[in-house]
Amino acid sequence: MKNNKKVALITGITGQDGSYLAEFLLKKGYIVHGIKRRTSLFNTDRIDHLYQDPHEEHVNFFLHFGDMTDSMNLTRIIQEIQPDEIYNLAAMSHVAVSFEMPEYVANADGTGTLRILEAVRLLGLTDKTRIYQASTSELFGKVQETPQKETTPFYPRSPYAVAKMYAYWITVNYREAYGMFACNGILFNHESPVRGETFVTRKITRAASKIALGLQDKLYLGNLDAKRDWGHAKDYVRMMWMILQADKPEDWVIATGETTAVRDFVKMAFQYVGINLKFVGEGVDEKGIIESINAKRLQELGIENSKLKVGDGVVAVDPKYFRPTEVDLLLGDPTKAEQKLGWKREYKLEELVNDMMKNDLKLMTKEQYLKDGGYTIMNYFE
Ligand code: NDP
Ligand code: GDR
Repeated sequence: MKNNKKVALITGITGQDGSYLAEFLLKKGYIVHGIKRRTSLFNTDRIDHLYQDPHEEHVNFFLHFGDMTDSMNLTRIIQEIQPDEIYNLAAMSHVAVSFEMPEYVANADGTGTLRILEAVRLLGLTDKTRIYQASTSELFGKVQETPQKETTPFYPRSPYAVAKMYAYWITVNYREAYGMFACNGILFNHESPVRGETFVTRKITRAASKIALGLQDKLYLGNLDAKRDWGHAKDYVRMMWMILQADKPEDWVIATGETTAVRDFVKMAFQYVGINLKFVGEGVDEKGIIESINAKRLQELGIENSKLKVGDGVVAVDPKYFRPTEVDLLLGDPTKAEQKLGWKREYKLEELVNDMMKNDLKLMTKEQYLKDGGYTIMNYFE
């Protein structure tokens, strides 16, 4: 009997978006293939709950070793799978780190996208395979206009954004040159409880949880003035799928239409654990100080004997987190996606913060048990 299930290939399946998208597509009845890198330790934490024993019958989730820098590997996988849809999410996605390894980022994030498009073309899958390219609001970079929409000019401000700019245009070019169904989703920042630990939101929610539990004294951050349009990853992966179901291939901005400073995100995270912060000082001397503590809230969360006091400084600035060139303000206009595709976000910022805080508090409580049991807990601040 012919299997009519749609087949999707996700690059970057072990990442934040890849894991949510895989879960979403499996629920929709897709057969999902993912590319993961070979690593010396397992890196599949985010997708372990989706794993299916390949020895069983009716398996619809498969992983393949691969890398965006290896064309032959990518071409072979696409040839074997013959996917209906490819979601190209793999990338070295950390803006600050891209200044440290610009050539690699150009290769993986920029040329990597070309490798996928070219494999589809060479394999004669141009009419069959639809391609989603994970483009980014970082393309807008230095502010030209706000809110930023599909027609706003790009001005990338990091090696990451420049590589993504190549990926954006090569996707448009293959669409126009070869009639491919290839689309860019220009996604603004989106976060979740499984966001990488070194992105600012997750760094903050982890630290606020640890500080409340007495596992960390201080949170060091860079630019507190930066403003971002933060949404929930769950809302955004749904839109990736919608983009590939549209009547024709186009490029789309996905955003919430609201922007918040890093400093205010910090306040919201600490508020969750009953700690009110006020910020004093300026520039590198700015500090986040405890203004009041809601003891009842701490108790509600099961945090007893907290040693925190009013007046304690728990947030400070470390210039090492400043970037050589910064993106000061991101604020997106998702009108096109809302009107033409009927997309609507479900999560507000406060719900996102609560979701992340709830998860991190649970994780850090486990860490506390381990620490009390004498285990060494590594604390990476990058
Ligand atoms: P993550 O950093 O969480 O995940 C990136 C994924 O790419 C991981 O699976 C990673 O593998 C994989 N990867 C990295 N380099 C390679 C490589 N050379 N070959 C194969 N796989 C590789 O990112 P997100 O899930 O947050 O983002 C998904 C995509 O969307 C990225 O392209 C990102 O640039 C883009 N984007 C993200 C936004 C956001 O706010 N989250 C906003 C706009 C765009 P491993 O697990 O082994 O590291
Ligand atoms: P961003 O996300 O660069 O927008 O890229 P990140 O969370 O790293 O930074 C957001 C803003 O916060 C400021 N900031 C800090 N950032 C980090 N990481 N650590 C700090 O200590 C810190 N202090 C202040 C940053 O300077 C910045 O202004 C994310 C990634 O997911 C990209 O892949 C994606 O393309 C864009 O979002 C849209």
